[in-house]
Amino acid sequence: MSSTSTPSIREQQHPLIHQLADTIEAVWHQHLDLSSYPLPTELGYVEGRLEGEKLIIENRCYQTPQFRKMHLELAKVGNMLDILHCVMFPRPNYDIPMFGCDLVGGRGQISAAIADLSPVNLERKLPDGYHHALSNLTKVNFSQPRELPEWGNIFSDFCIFIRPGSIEEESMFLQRVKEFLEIHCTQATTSSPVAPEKVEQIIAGQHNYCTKQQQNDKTRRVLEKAFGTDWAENYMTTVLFDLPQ
Ligand code: BLA
Repeated sequence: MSSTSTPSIREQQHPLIHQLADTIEAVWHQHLDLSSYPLPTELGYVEGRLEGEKLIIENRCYQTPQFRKMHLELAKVGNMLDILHCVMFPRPNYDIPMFGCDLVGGRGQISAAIADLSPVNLERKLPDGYHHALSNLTKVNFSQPRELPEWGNIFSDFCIFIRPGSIEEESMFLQRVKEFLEIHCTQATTSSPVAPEKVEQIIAGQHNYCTKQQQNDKTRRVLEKAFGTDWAENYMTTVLFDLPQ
């Protein structure tokens, strides 16, 4: 299994992306019993071209007893665009939220930093343990909050979507995502599977989450311009936001 010491494009990315990638993998290794998750080999490491610049995508994927797929993706377009994308897809027999995180930056500045634990049950409500733990975190304020797009109604009240205004805010974001992940791993590994009749509802909720994320035109446009329409559609629906079977 690849470890955090394997050479990675994170070495060449914005420091916040590098630090967050290391943090995500450290929390995963510390709290979870990871096995590898097979991605189609041709999609583990991908190179394309976008507006004359080289686009590189690097994927790492794991699974655990509670998570069907845990995906960390790092992408780099020349020196113009740095991306971190991370989603943890629970197995549908657990009523636990989807962890999602996206960092997008270029030329030394992160323009979008988003992280959430998004509920996918029928009531769109976080389990009590999650709600309690998240409510108990110290309140943080960011100077440049950003407005969610229309499809963003999948996110919880705890969602953070900002443009970090300083190094201090970058650290605050990093710390908050670490806290989200620690809460998530602790809650997930102590939660029990749901009754079989609830599984269909959870699948429907995950389905809705993925369908909404697939509507993110900003992600789609980057992928289309570098790899073409069909490749982008295939990548968004089979690697970034595939639906549980
Ligand atoms: C925004 N995502 C963006 C933007 C780009 C990408 C270029 C615009 C940045 C900005 O407005 O400042 C591009 N993101 C990518 C690409 C990949 C990627 C190419 O992950 C993958 C290779 N997106 C996610 C996840 C979430 C998410 C998991 O992948 C949230 C949990 C959210 N990204 C997200 C949101 C926006 C965004 C909400 C803002 C969209 C908007 O303003 O319309």
